[in-house]
Amino acid sequence: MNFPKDFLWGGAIAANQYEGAWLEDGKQPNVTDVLVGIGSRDPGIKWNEETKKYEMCLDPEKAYLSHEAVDGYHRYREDLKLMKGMGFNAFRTSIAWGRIFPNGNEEEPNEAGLAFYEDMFRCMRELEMEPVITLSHYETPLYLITEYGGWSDPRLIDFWKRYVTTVFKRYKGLVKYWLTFNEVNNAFRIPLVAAGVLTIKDPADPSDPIGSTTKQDIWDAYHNLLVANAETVRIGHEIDPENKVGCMLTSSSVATYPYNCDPENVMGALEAQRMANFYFGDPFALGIIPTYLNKVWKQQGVTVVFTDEEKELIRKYTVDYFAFSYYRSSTYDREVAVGGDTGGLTGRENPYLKDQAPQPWGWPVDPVGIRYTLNVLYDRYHLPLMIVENGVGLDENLDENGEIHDDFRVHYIEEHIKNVNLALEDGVECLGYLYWGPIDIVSAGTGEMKKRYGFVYVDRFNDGHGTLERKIKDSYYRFKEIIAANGEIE
Ligand code: BGP
Repeated sequence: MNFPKDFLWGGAIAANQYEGAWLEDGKQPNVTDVLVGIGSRDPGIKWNEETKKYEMCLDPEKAYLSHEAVDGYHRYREDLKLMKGMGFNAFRTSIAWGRIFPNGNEEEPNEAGLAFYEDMFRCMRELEMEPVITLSHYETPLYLITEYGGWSDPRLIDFWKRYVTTVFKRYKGLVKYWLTFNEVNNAFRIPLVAAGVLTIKDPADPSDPIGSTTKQDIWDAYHNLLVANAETVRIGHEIDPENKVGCMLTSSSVATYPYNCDPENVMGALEAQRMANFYFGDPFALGIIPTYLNKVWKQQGVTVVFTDEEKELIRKYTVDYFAFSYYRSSTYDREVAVGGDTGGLTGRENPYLKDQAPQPWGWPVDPVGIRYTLNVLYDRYHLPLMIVENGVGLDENLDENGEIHDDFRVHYIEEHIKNVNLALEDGVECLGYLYWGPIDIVSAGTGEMKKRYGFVYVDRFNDGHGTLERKIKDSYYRFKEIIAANGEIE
């Protein structure tokens, strides 16, 4: 087996899917708080003709489960102990920006928010789990979006710099692994959440806020996010040379296979990789603005201009490691439209993949894809990699004995970890494997509790009812064995 002795084994969650307490102790809404799921196209905001701004307007008919989620805000000590019970030596979560700067543009931070995360990170340290902290997991303060249009406005760079400076200073010595913007390369699929951008200057159709967000505004957000990412690396290193600042990209899209050896499909698969992943990965990891974007900008009729100073900043402050999510592969055939969801791209069905997760989501299972993704990313960037999301969501319920025999989840993680081992043998440097959703939380894409990823079950349901009681599933013990064996799977 090839796992190094200091390999990080653990799990990953996100503030907006775990904590709840959406308005507690001074927090103001993040953009996720007005969405049932991040894939929703009808955010709970409405256009005010007088102020010419959007404002929050939740739909009383909808269940925004993330507002309470699984009450992690009050239960994290108990939950972190449960995680340690599997032998975790690392744990990923995010800081909800809106707990620290509720509207995002304040001069002073919210002490209650800072104190909450300080206690959480101390708890992780006491349990000997390395915190891996996402600075924004789709959690742009809603006010920055409705007041400024979000990341298309360069003023967000300074608000962001104030936020990251505050948390780097406060958690110095507690946290050293940081991630900037979760799956920011989803910017064109879900611009409101992934890039925190909304067209508010004369939106084409104010009743369709996402549809009327222009490509120019998304590319302007791209421009400002690249600068903000580089600034985060610079500030992080200045405050603590121990800091490792990484990017976090959804990278199932790296495993985009040509459907056949038709050269058009081979070229199409490469372009899919570029426009779904590398267009952020290349600036973050190589410090370059990819020249293949010039054709894209021309085709889209947008203007994107980086100053020489910005280009130098991006060149100089590239990330220390490349973190990513992998759930499944996809297959590119020029005859089939390319779609996407939180698991990655969708295209033509791959006839060679016989393994599939149970319905209703039924994502194809391709463990070789994680080995391929690790190799492609390592060959391209020559940076330490970290898997910070891999897992399977299942519609599962307690059986008559109050147990959950989640054999499919055991199968899924065993096959993927075997392929991570093969990637290490291929020469890839991978720092860790953090399973997505080690405790049941609110699904990102659908906003449901029904889609359960956890090794630990939480008694909460789509209609919002439940005791929030935690219960261990069979997979909890299997993952514990795998960690104890440092990845050895016969
Ligand atoms: C990723 C997100 C996570 C997580 C995961 C699974 O895109 O970074 O937040 O939710 O997808 O997606 P889902 O919860 O929709 O199954």
